[in-house]
Amino acid sequence: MKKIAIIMGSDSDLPVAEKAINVLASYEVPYEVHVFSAHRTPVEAKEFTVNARQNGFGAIIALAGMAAHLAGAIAANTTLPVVGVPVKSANLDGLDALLSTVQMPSGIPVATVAIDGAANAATLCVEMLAIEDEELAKKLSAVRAESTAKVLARNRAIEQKYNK
Ligand code: RP5
Repeated sequence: MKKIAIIMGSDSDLPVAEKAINVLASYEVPYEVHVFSAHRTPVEAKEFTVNARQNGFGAIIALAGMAAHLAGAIAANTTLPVVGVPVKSANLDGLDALLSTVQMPSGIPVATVAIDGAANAATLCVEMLAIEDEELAKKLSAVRAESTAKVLARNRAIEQKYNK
């Protein structure tokens, strides 16, 4: 199975990155985690990215906050799918990172998820791998069915309480 790379711009992004790590681990999808910054370690970020396909990666999750150029800089150097996670920071609540990550020029896509939406970034990567992997597709369906059952149970509890 292809690996997923989780790249964060700073180790201060780790609490958000852990949401992606947990999802990938729950599907037993292989992954690597790295800290590479578009601004502070651009050479290392590029080096990792240009070799990612030949090193067995199928997609890259890039998390960064503030002037979040990491996902875009990674996308510039690979044709692997790049999923961008804008990370919330103190001053602008993540809107800065969201706009920096999502507004990519035509031809260099970054599939941007919600602010701090690392769990969805990982789920999206699992869905990409599941295009060619029946077992993974079955696991995704099972998790989706579990989530549906939970919400329906909560609905039943609310309906019983309020609808006499
Ligand atoms: C971004 O700046 C990082 O992705 C992080 O979200 C933010 C702050 O980084 P630190 O100053 O905590 O290293 O590049």
